[in-house]
Amino acid sequence: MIEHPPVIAGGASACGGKDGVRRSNEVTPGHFYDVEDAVSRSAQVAEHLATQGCCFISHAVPTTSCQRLADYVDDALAAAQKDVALSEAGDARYARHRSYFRRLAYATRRDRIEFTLPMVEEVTEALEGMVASLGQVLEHVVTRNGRLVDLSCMISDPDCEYQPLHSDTSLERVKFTVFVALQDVTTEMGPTYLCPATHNYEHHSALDVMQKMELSHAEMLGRLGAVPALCSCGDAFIMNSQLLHCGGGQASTDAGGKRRRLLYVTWHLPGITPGEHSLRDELVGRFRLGDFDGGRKLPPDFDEQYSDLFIAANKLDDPDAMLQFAQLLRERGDLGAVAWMRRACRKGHPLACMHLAEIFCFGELGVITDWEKAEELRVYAMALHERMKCLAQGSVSPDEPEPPLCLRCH
Ligand SMILES: O=C(O)CCC(=O)C(=O)O
Ligand SMILES: [Fe+2]
Repeated sequence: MIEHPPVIAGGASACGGKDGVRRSNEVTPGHFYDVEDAVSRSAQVAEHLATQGCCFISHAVPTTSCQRLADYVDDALAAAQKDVALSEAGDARYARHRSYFRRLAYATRRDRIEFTLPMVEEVTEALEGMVASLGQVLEHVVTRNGRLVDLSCMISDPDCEYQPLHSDTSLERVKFTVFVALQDVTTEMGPTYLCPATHNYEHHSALDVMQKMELSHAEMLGRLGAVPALCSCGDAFIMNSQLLHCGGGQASTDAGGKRRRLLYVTWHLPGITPGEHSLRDELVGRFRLGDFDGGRKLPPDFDEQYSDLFIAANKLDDPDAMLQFAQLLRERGDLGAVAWMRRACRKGHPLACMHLAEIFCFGELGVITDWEKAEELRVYAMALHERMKCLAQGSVSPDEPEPPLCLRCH
């Protein structure tokens, strides 16, 4: 383990790219592990992950595997883009697009591309390399039964804009993502900025306040102690999904911007199904951490109903499918039910609101009983229902806005 790593700049020294952030000399003490640490002292690395919400591991995946995968990604991405462009405009093209790419979170920006990966040889080679190095650390946090929920490549190109600071999940649930650099990542290539030890209520609230104050992105990065994940090819970092972080902005080509490819692999504990996945449909629900570690074979547990409903819900355009998946999760005591009910609720599904109200009422799935929240949801559900009735009777025009979504549910 090396303290103050050579390739990770210190906290508040976030700089470069389109972030326009100043460089400062302030350095946050950080830990940087190498692959031997991750194998021989996995409990200590996992402990660091628990307290800091992230950890960096150098040489986690052999460079040759990363280069092979980077070449594969470039070719497959070009082929996918061509395939989408050649398909019939409209719904067919959108469906084709969704079969390769995840919907962009910040669609209005010049954003990164999230390209889902098939389980081809180049991918399994990198995945097995990653699990050989980091599997024991991951086992501490998600067990060998930890489910694969993202297998994608995050791609950003010159002039890509920075992302706003965010966490990938709220504090009520968690998953763990491993990012592997498929080439070196410099400041100009818009590295990921991680804010260690911000996976808690205090820092999430602080970010809310800063956003309301409309502080600049640079100021927020500085205040939250952001660390740019500068990497050599094959370096990796593991991140708790509750941690505050963001993708950096890229400089233009003549200022050092270059394609950045990050392999992006997420695992979650069974019973905490995330509110989204970034997987090709044919991979959903099929893989666990223990399938890649070369250890004792896990008994098969593929669940077709779960996978089919997860795929349908993840298309994100059908509130009924979202509610159906949420109900299945609820029946099985899976906390993920809350995220999917909330999604259906945001899409204006009255029944989803009623179910969610019930969960808050009874304090189900480990959710703390909250009568106030339950009541807001019930009232909102009634308002949605009333609107649907009026629409059916023609006494309200479809152009009239929906009732405002209650803030708590939001
Ligand atoms: O581009 C990156 O480095 C991180 C992207 C990210 O955090 C996200 O899309 O949620
Ligand atoms: Fe993120």
